[in-house]
Amino acid sequence: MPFPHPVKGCRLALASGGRGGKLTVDMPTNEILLVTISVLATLLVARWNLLRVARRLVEWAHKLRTGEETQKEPLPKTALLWPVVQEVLQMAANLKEARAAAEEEARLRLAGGSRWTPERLKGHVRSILHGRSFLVIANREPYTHIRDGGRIKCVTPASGLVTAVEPVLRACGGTWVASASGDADRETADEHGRLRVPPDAPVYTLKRVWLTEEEEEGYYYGFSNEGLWPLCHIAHTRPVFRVEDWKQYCSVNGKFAEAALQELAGTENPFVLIQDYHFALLPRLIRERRPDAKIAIFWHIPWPNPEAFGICPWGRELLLGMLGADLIGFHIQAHCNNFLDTVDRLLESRIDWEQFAVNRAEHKTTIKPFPIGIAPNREPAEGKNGVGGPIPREQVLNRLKLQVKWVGVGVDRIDYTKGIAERFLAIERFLEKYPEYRENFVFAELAAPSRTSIKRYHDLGAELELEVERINQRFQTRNWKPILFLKEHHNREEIDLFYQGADFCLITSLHDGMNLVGKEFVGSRSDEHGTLILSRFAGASRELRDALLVNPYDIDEVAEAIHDAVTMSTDEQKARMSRMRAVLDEHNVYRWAADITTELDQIRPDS
Ligand code: ADQ
Repeated sequence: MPFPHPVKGCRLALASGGRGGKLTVDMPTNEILLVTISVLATLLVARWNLLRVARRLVEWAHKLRTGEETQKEPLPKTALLWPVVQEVLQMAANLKEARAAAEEEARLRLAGGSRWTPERLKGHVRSILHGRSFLVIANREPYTHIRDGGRIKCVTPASGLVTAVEPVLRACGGTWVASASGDADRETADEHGRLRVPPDAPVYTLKRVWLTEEEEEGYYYGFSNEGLWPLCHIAHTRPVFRVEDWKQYCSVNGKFAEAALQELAGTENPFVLIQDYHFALLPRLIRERRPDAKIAIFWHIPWPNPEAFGICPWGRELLLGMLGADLIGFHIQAHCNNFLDTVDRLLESRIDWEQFAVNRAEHKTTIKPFPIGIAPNREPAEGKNGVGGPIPREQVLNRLKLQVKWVGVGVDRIDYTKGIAERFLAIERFLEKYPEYRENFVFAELAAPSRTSIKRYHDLGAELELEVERINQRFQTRNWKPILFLKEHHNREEIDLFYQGADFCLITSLHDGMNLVGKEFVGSRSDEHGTLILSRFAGASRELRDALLVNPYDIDEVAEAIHDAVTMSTDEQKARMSRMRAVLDEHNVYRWAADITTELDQIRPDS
């Protein structure tokens, strides 16, 4: 039957006969020839294009393999082969990384160095684990998925904890259990909340746990941050203990225990590394169900003395929970001593003061300091653009739009433990005592809002703004004010730029487990200039003895330290800075992770 509307010059017909019908096409010969030629031409062009790109890919890969320059002739971004090109680029990036690591290893071996690198840590952890699983539990997740316009963005939070623990997971391919925190977290994970990370080259599993608003309110903001945080920091902010918060804390610890146990199913003698004060009950909850597990908890904040800790209505429960671990780590020995004193006072147990261990109910827990560090050789901001090395100071100040001779910097979460108000008072005193610095000096405070749904934190932000306003009004002139209060979360490059442009970094924590900011400042000063002024109540003061150590409550002392910093000779700055940089290099974050895993490995099972 002919088609109702046949195309001009072309007749299509189905030969009668139902099922066995045949389609026939009648077309003038010259048109058939034309169609054939254009099809052939298209095929030839496509083939030529494909061959050209394939040849470029082969040449490019060859250059990469033999170590020749590949940057000058980037790969073509052909739409057809774009997925292949992307894969090749990723492989190239991995190869470059591996090459750099191997070169660094070789360099260190030749230099007889003992420095810890990601590669060394990787080998070390593998040799310890012998294929056993490694599980990390932390409130903070290493990768958050957030919506950004129409896209989903993957963000790594700026966190010392993430920097420290991620290399271990990258090395042994375990699992990280954490609270989900991004608005696109659910759709980027599977139905069990799991996803493989890092997104560009997956090697371990991130397991997300979802908390309800009430759970987050009670467990995170309530018990953890209004109760335990002020309890452990001697900063004269009264802890708040509410029974509802405690119930949520218990229930969320239970929820994480279930998630961890699910991940441990089918494994033998796994290593479990729990992070921080959010999970004091977790070691015991896991031990009860998995006595074969080796469990460590690292407490990133200070531990107070027994009198201070004694006011917590659930102090015994917290201690019993923590003592489910084989190993409890703090940043410094003083916090270990306080912990042992507290156990001695509140629980029936046998303390072994020689080995720093608690023996209780036939289980032994070792208590040890593991001072956390930063990743070494952080790239200076300029390095990212391929130039490398420190940027000249004038250039840094130009970029920061600072037209003064002396610059100081502070970098903090807005937290009452960081002594930010005391810092501003010290700057006021300095300008009072040394008026010659007016108009020639700026202090930039990079302050990230933090835990703002807690009233004390919300109020603190406003109080600090008023204080800055008062001091600025007192001294400011037409084109100058002494304090820049930059109240936002800054990216790494911006922070590095301030570190590099500053004559001094001022850390006035009223109490701090370690404080990574001082270490970051020293780590970023490859020019060996600049002075660190550091509170003696920060754990970092035990290692960074070449900082100017101050009591932040003594405003005059801090003001004098600022004066010492801006008048310090270049030679002295260099001598102090190079000694501090050597300490940082030796005690970097990879060593921290290696020390904890080694210690956990050496712990014998309970007899
Ligand atoms: P924090 O009290 O959060 O951590 P701190 O050591 O001071 O710790 O580190 C803060 C981090 O946040 C630094 O990496 C810093 O660069 C970054 N940061 C601060 N202000 C910022 C801003 N405005 N914008 C962007 N980033 C900013 C807890 C303990 C510490 C301990 C660490 C690690 O309280 O004592 O050192 O854990 O164990």
